[in-house]
Amino acid sequence: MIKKTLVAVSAVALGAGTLSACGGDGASADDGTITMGFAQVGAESGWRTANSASIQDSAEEAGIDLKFTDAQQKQENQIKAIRSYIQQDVDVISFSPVVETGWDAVLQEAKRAGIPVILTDRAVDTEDESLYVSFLGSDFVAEGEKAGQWLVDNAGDMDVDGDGDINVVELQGTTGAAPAIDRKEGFESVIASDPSISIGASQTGDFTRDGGKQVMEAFLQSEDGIDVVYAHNDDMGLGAIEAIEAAGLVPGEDIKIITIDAVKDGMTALADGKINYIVECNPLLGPQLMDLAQKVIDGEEVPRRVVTEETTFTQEQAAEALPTRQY
Ligand code: GYE
Repeated sequence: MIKKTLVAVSAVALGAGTLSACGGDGASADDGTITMGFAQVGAESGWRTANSASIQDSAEEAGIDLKFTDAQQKQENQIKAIRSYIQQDVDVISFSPVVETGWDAVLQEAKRAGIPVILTDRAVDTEDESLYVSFLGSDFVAEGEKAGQWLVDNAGDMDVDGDGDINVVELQGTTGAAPAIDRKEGFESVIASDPSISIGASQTGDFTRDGGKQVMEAFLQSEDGIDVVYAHNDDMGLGAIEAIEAAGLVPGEDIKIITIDAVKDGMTALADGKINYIVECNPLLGPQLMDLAQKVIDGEEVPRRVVTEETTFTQEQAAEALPTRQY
């Protein structure tokens, strides 16, 4: 599986102008430099921006020649990028799969070419575990559970309109993406313990601020008595804040807001009282990814699964953490 002999090939155009590329010279060097092809999801959120910067900075620090593409939230673009990395004969491929399913064919091509694949951030749904060597990222089910647990623990303060029921609206991440599926599942499994809590409406906002705003505007029209917004990421929660304020309501008070990520804009809104609780999802995966890549190339054993350590933030904790927050 592990390629040590590197073959120089010419750069392959990514085509169609949909992918932006940066990084190395398009050919594997034979001086021992590791070449990594990384197919990023896109630039949909503050989390993603921090994640891309972490990967690019860490590659540079580790002396790894990084070829980086932004797939603009489209699976076909990621597949195209991975195929181009296979043609360029990179030493290792890493990507954060935009959705869970539909990867077997391209991963088999990488396997046949002898190029190891490391998944970061998001998982793939496959029967064939040999298609990737390791998966580095968060436990999204646990994140959803933490969000749900805070709601259950604070249920006494969450029935804002005082009708005896806690009506939650959910802003889901990208349809079919691991964090959207898992954060929904984790949250639902925990709130099931409290019959006064129910999800009145749930729709995707595609992990973007604009998506969150638009879906929240529609919810405010269609749903009576919204008590709580559960947004699968900060950006959608920030979009929801704009919609709530435009409707003349006070976010964090008239409607409580729980989000996931803990990026700077989210933490600022939390410290300002506009968000009520954030579950952290750490985007700084670069150093661990470069470390894993080096080990895989050196033929060392690597764990199949590396889970990132994460915490949670209340409004007070956000105010304390903000001055030293890196992203
Ligand atoms: O929470 C969201 C981003 O996959 C963990 O993707 C990531 C998610 C993150 O767009 O903000």
